[in-house]
Amino acid sequence: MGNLFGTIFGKKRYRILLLGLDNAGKTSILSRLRLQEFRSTVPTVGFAVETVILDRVHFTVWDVGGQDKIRPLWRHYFTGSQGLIFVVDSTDYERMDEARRELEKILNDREMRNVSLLLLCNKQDVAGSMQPDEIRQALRLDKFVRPYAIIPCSALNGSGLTEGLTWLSEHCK
Ligand SMILES: Nc1nc2c(ncn2[C@@H]2O[C@H](COP(=O)(O)OP(=O)(O)O)[C@@H](O)[C@H]2O)c(=O)[nH]1
Ligand SMILES: [Mg+2]
Repeated sequence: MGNLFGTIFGKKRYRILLLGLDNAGKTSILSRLRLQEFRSTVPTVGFAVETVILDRVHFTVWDVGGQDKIRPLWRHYFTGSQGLIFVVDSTDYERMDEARRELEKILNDREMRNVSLLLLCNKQDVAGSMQPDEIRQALRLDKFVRPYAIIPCSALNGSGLTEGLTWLSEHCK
């Protein structure tokens, strides 16, 4: 996979945030990129920040649900980030509105004003999962003025991930 990152991101260094509600599939996506095989993971608890460096690309990962008390701490990680990947579980209809609220708070932070957004609609391998257009509407993405892409993917079979990262690499500041 080192080759993949070299091909996509070239020789530059990038700092990318990988955020989403717990259980969205963030850790699985990283595992997928690193290992080329799927590993199930235990849910990330609290404000556990994962840092993963793949080639020159530095990913910082945490679960964003219900963390209003410690939200001021996030800015530390926002600062200096060039790209945001927000992962949604496309089968989690019940929490789509919670995902919308969390994403909105992130995008409204002044440190994130100029950051491009890659919205990954994960778990597309599951029958009946929400489609990108439905998710775009549920998250009201169109009201945010910034470059964004919304891409269906699956950490289970790897589909969509290369496409998503390629887009992000072309839109990182
Ligand atoms: N079917 C399916 N399951 C997935 C996919 N990605 C993650 N999962 C499962 O969803 C659960 C949460 O994944 P995890 O990566 O821990 O989510 P995180 O909390 O965002 O880091 C785990 O049981 C994974 O096995 C996917 O693309 N398809
Ligand atoms: Mg996790």
